[in-house]
Amino acid sequence: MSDLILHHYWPSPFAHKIRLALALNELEWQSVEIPRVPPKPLLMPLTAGYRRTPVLQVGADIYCDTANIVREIAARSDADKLLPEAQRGKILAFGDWIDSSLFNLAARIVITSALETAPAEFINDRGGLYFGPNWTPEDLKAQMPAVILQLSGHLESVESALDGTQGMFTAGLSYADLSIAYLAWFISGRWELGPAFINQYPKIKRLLDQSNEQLSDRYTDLSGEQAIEIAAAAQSTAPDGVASMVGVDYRKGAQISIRPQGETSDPAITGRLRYLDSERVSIAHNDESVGEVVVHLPVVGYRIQTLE
Ligand SMILES: N[C@@H](CCC(=O)N[C@@H](CS)C(=O)NCC(=O)O)C(=O)O
Repeated sequence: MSDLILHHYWPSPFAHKIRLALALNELEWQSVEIPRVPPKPLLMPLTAGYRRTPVLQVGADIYCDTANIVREIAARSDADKLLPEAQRGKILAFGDWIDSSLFNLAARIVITSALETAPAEFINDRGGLYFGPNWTPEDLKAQMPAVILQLSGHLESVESALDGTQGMFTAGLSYADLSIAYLAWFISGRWELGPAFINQYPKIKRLLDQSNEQLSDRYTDLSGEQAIEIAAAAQSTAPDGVASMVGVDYRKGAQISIRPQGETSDPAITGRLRYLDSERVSIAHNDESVGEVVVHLPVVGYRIQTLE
């Protein structure tokens, strides 16, 4: 049985990116379905309060954020496919650009188009998460054409950089292509004009179709309770230590807080610093139902502060 446990829900676009990455590397995994909005009582003991989707669990190691998860998947399997060494920096920077700039525009479009149909609880939750505390439905509606124009401009650049036969930076699909594919999947699946919008970009559409063809059902279902039992019985196998970095004097064991950068309603994650380098921050977190787990986040995109 695979020790990769993905906590996710099926409509989540970021989770879709990771499901594509698992499929590309032909990995088996276990699937724990989590709620789309808080409370998430079987996830919080594992994540120290990180509430976003997806989360990858390997025993007592908990990997949050898709940039971090994909690096872990690559490290545990075939890095040549997802993050080939020669293109690694380029691919990660490209993925970061899609997640930050393009996803936010796509989320604005999808949420604006769902204002009247989706449950109010969902809209209010995602509004605070993606647009900060001062967002209003009226603003979203008024900005819709401007947002569509911006996203079109970005997708035009992506389309013109693709050659129509290969991936963005590699002969086969890499993490960069899965980043394009999950975004296109989200837009075409969740906005009534999405399929027509994506059809304007045939090379992007091709990547979407090609990545979906690789999806497989190499997973088995697992309950949230079973995932907690697995964490409780395991110990972290991840490294510890704090790399020395110019201008940063955080010490191992210090109490720290981590929050996504920007205006968002995400709660802070707190714990003792266990590992830090320029890519990853890891904290030790204790909870009575799981004992000690280690929660890993990326450095880029997060505000990491000491509380002492
Ligand atoms: N930077 C994060 C973003 C993840 C994210 O925003 N995921 C959405 C779902 S696609 C989310 O967490 N929504 C709120 C929730 O699931 O509670 C990542 O790359 O994993």
